[in-house]
Amino acid sequence: MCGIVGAIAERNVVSILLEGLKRLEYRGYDSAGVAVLDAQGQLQRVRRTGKVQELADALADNPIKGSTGIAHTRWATHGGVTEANAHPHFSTARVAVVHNGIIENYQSLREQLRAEGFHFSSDTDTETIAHQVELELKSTDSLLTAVQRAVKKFHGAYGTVVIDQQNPDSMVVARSGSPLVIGLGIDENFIASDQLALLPVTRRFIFLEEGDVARISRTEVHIFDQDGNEVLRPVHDSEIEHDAGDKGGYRHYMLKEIHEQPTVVRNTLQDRLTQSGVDPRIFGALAPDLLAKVKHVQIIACGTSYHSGMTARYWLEQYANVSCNVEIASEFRYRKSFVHPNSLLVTISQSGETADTLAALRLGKELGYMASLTICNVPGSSLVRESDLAFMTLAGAEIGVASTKAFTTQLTGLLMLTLALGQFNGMADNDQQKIVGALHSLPAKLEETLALTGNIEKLAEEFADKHHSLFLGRGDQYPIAMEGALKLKEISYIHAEAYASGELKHGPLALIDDEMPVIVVAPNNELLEKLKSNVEEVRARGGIMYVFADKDARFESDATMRVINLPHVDSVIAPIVYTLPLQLLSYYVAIIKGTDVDQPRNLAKSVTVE
Ligand code: HGA
Repeated sequence: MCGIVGAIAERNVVSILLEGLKRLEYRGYDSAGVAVLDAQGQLQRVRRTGKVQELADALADNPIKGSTGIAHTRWATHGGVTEANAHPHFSTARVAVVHNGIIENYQSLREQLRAEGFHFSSDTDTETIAHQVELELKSTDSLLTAVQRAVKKFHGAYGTVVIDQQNPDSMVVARSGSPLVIGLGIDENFIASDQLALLPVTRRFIFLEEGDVARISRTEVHIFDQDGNEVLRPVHDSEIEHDAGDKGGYRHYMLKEIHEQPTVVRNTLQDRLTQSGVDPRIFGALAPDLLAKVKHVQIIACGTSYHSGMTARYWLEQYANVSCNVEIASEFRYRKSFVHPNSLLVTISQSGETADTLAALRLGKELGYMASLTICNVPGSSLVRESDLAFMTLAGAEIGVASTKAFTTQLTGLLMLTLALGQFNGMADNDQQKIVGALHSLPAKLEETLALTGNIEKLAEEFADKHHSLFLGRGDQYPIAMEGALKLKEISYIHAEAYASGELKHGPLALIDDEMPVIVVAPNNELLEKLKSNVEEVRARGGIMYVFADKDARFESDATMRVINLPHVDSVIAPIVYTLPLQLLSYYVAIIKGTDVDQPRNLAKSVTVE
């Protein structure tokens, strides 16, 4: 979600800032801006609604130059999408800020700052940061002190970078609830909300921790914790190989990422899955001791990751003999909940920075969970650093806002967690062998499934003029139906709902007519006959169905039903395999509808606000 880039150097930093913003574009945003301190020590700013390219064009027409600067891609939370609301925000002509997050008490701060004589030129919560810092600068010359005092007034979440016309040799940054990473250069330093933004200029990073405030000059970095004590934070050498410009010959990142799934699932299994199962240490050095004690699993996640958690519940209870609850992070964190004895708190997030999930982890620690494990795709992210155990999905950078390969690698990790917990809880030998064998076969089965791309592309034509759709599944395919519906709505903007098909008669059957396509996921599992009865219920009411089915499930295409046969797979990995055709269907429907596939409207990647 949104992006921050800042730089302090000897050279003009505008192109570094723009390149950084471009690298963060995939997260979704609605406007962009840049501000620098120019050679005369004056603040200069250019902002535009729309794409970073529009900002780049505006800068080409009216160049600004400076060796200290900040830039931002905004995903509006407070105030509409207008140039006046785009960041950076100024307080008079002295202080400029960019901000990710939400200042929850901005209304009362606005009143107080107005009473102090400050004038507001935007509707954002962010502008209060600029004025509050300038107010503090009335009683100190130090920008660091001013920011340290200002942040004490803020409730909510922020990753913010402040520059001050009268302190031109440094920028001050503060993190609470929204990630920031310092990039270390040679006689120049950088700040960003994600290391990806800075990979062209450095590979050495310091991740700020919650409550940190830092002063960054060209040659020095000083970090202070929330009590104001100077602290040393470790320097990490990034191993990320990522070129955000590379779509690998595919038309969209999403399509590239769908097709990468056999490879990244193979990478995720490699060196972790042996012929006999998994070593618990793949979840961390403490895992053998901690996992041995687990009697209950509480999974917390949002969006697509929530669907992988829901799938895992079926696996954990069926095969690993541990009870499991799954909850959406934004619900969990605001209700009183019960902690079962010997409970493992499992968080799932692609970015490791999902604000609600991170808050839920912190709450979970207070509530007394025995241990925490995160299933995550970004090394060094907040969830990884703050959890006792971590399993890294090796999906590589996921650029498309609609998650694809992160989901299937999460599921792969969760099935390995099922194996690990099963070892300590009497998993049946034949179940163990079945899961290990099925996981070994998974990359090849995903490749076979992708060979259906051409058929699904044709099928998509039948959806392009539809306004609603219904996805049906049973058992561990119910969360896959939910994920299929989520993909379709995210990128094609067609209303899609998912139901456990046993629920049809309790309401949704009323919706069925020939304008409401019904998508069914039907592997050959123990619920097949029940599912077939549900299919007949739809047929009897004139519904048009598209059934993704195992050959052995014996569905026949006819006037009201199109059957797309998938390769035969063991039912335990069917949720992973059956995800792929649903991703492809959404993709090709979106192509026909001409939507912005990689950056769908109103959405953002890595949701770092509540
Ligand atoms: N609340 C601020 C910033 C939101 C955000 O993180 N955007 O990138 C606003 O609405 O401008």
